[in-house]
Amino acid sequence: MALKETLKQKIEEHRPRTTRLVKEFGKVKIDEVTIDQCIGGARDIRSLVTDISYLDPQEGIRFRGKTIPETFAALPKAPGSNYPTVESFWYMLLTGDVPTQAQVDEVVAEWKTRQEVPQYVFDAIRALPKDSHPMVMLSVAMLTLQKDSKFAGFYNSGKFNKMTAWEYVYEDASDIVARIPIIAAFIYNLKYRGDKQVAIDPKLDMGANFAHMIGQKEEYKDVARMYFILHSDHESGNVSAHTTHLVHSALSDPYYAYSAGLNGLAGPLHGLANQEVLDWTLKFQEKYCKDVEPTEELIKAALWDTLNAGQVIPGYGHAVLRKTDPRYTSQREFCLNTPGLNEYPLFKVIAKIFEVAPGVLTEHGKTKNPWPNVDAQSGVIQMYYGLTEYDFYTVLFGVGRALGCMANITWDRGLGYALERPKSVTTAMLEKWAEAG
Ligand code: FCX
Repeated sequence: MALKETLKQKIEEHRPRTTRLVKEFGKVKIDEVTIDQCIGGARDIRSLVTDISYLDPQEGIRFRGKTIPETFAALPKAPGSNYPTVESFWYMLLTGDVPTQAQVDEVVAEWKTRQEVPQYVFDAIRALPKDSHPMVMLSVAMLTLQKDSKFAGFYNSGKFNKMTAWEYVYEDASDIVARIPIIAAFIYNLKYRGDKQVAIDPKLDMGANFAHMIGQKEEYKDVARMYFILHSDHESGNVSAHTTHLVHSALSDPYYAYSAGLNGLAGPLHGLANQEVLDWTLKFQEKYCKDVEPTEELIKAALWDTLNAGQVIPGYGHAVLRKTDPRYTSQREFCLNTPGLNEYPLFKVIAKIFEVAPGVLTEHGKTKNPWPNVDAQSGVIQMYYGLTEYDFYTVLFGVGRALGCMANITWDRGLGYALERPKSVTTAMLEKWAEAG
């Protein structure tokens, strides 16, 4: 059965569960809200639903119930590779099932029919100032594509119907995940390779084709596959996923929604942290260890310099996680198992920071989680393979994150989730409740 048909069956089977929960158990309490949560970014309040992924504070992410090693082990592998294709992962995110090789081949073929990017998108990117951040270019590209949204077309057709609306979200979502790596490659080539554009290779899967289009070597194909899968989803409350969900809840189409999600991803406390990590580490290397190995003392001094200047240590801490991020561990293992990369001086610095930073952050005493997150380890791999333009790293994150955000809003519409509209209160109200205890 084709992916869309399987998804249709899954959504129809799932709907009665959601309806029953609302109708029969709608008033069952699952949380309560305190004043510090209200002022402190709604941290930990259970108020979103998704079955695409779940983030346990101790264990880290599970995609459709599978840990990262289980995900990589379960999915069919790309030809000649130890890593699965992004397309097979997309199938699993959407349906919860591990696809057969034939089902993967179907998705790869389907994406080929969707990945041609209209010329007006490239024209719009070219019209931006050349020194625009690449995330601006990616976000603008999403908005440019909006005029051809199939969901918006359906809404405006006069035949809009809540039961089938998800099918049009699926169409836009599939177009977005198929096209976003092509757009990202265009931005990379425009900004950093003298506008040397490379045509799509129709024989390659998504990750491999991205590597091909940015002029990368063979080994980078697995880096791209691994990177996009690891960055795809982190349950629903993070800024990029939540923003995409929120904007789409107004029935704004997937292009509006993901452009907004990308704008959130571009913040230094979220996806831009991968760029910040490289910037911090390279400046540290330049200042402290031009000709010497990074010692514990040197790293401690640099970390304290940053903390004493009132700045955060990029790549460390997390709003939910309370242990080392398994996305960090997975990429660290990739580094340790890759000859050459495991001896790369920058990797040695990153590894040394991992030994020192949790102790320094614990002594500093502010962060609830002194352990590294995904962004602490992703840039060093890119640098090793020659993708040294680190202001591009959040675009790579954005290509991966599209998978999770698009799978989520397809299901949002499938299950008819409501317009999101939490209630605000005033400071005077909080003070009154505070006094009343
Ligand atoms: N360095 C220094 N201080 C830190 C810190 C860090 N890495 N992480 C948290 N803190 C501080 C906070 O700034 C806060 O200080 P304040 O009380 O003066 O405001 C205090 O510790 C408590 O914060 P905490 O509850 O632990 O963390 P939050 O949930 O508020 O924020 C992030 C979580 C991720 C934003 C925070 O840890 C941070 O700023 N980390 C550095 C940036 C980063 O790596 N972001 C990427 C995260 C993620 F993986 C992603 O989205 O990509």
